[in-house]
Amino acid sequence: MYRLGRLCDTELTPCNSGPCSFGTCVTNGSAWTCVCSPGWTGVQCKDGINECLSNPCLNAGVCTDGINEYRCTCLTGFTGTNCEIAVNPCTSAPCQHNGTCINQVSSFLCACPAGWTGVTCESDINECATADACHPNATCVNTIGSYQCICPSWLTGPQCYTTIDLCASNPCQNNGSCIYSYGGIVTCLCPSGFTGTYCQVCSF
Ligand SMILES: [Ca+2]
Repeated sequence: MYRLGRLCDTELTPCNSGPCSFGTCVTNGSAWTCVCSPGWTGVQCKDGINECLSNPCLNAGVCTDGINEYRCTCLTGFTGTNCEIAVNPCTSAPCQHNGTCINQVSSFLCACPAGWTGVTCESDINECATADACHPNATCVNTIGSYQCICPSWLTGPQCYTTIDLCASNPCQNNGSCIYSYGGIVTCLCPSGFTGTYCQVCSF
């Protein structure tokens, strides 16, 4: 056994030359071996391990090698250490007015309820711009998120497409027959001796 130093107090070992760059030197008789620190390899632990070699980044994420680590740069729509988590774009509830969000992986679609349109269902539809939203004799009033049809007296129904049968109230007088009504106008078939829209005029 050789010793070094002025007082010969340092043992001479094969490790004295410091052969291990990033590791611990271990003597083995007259030889040495290096036990490398994490992230390093090679006989003298000089070589950094490329942690990207195992392709740890999923979903086309880009790997950047570090010392005993790696970093994944994920494509839009993915997150997590290894880009393994698909971001659900619907999590942020982007659809307004009770629209239904449909996950398109890196984007979303909104299925809008009646009365709304736009990418996020943000816009009111002007239903009155559609020709048949209300009966042509009705008045269409656009409202935010809906619309209203204001019917004339002889029409009914939500869009005023139902004709009220004015004959039902027996408007023809003096035994006249109500044969037809449309547009608020009643047509009476009058017995002889009577005339007028409602057979109300005596012609004798
Ligand atoms: Ca509207």
